[in-house]
Formats: sequence, structure tokens, C-alpha cells
Amino acid sequence: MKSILVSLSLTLFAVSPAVAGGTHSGGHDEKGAGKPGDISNVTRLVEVKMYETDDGEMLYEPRSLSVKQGETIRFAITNAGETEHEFVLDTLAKNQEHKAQMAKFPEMEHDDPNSVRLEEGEKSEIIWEFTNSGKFEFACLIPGHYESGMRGDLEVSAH
Ligand SMILES: [Cu+2]
Repeated sequence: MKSILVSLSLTLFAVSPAVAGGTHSGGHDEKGAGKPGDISNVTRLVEVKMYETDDGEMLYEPRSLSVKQGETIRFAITNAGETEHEFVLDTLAKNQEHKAQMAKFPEMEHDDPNSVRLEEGEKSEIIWEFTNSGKFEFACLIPGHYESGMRGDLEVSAH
């Protein structure tokens, strides 16, 4: 009996932050791209290549992505370039904010589940569940890289 009570209160405790996060006032759409996904729910593998061109562009392949709300994507990210790059998946506003911080502190390390930073030749992956529809972005926020082309649109269509 006691253990049932404990697990009930734990459940309630776990649920309350989600409820709080769901109450969202104001007309401006500030929803994030989603949350770290579970490997057992992956619906699609997307291979992403990061590279530079001879004429100084820095790019992602693919250049843009379309996703359906509810999909869990496994991004397999390879830095095929000759310099360090990152893949940061976020809202356009958050990426701009983050980019401004990176301009001030170029060595800033981030350890967020929505981003990876890779040395040349390195590979990594992100598993992401797209819980919200909307327009998002993947970008490299290392100073100068975004301006050299290193960004892509990621549109999540409502289901
Ligand atoms: Cu880069």
C-alpha cells in the first residue's frame, strides 16, 4: 500500500512541470522544436553532412528539411569539412540569440541535447522528437559560419 502511494505522488510530481509548461500566454509563438527523442521511436534517419566549398561557402547537405509533427528523427551528422562545425537545432529567434553570445565568447562550449559540435572528420547523432509544428532552423553558430551559408530551414507540418 505504501509503495502505491509513493508512486502516485511521484507521478503527480512528474506531471506538474509539463502542465505548467503547457500554460502559455501571449500571442507570440515561442514554442520550441521539440525534445530529445527515444531511439525506440525513431521514424526516420536523416544523414546530414557539414562541409566547406572551394569558394568559401560553408554548407549543410541537405540544405533544408521537412518534418511531420510527431516524427522522431535520428540525425546522423558528419563533419566532412576541414574545420570545426556545429549543428544547432532551434527556433530562429533562439539561434540568433545564441549566435550573438557566440560572437562575444567564441570558445563557448554548449552541451545541449539539440546541438553537436564536431571537429573535422567527426560524426555524431541527435535523436529528436518534433512535438510542435512551425518553422525552425539548423545552424552553425561558430562566428562567421552562419554568414557563409551554414543554416537551413526546418519546417514541421502539423499532423
Ligand atoms: Cu560551421
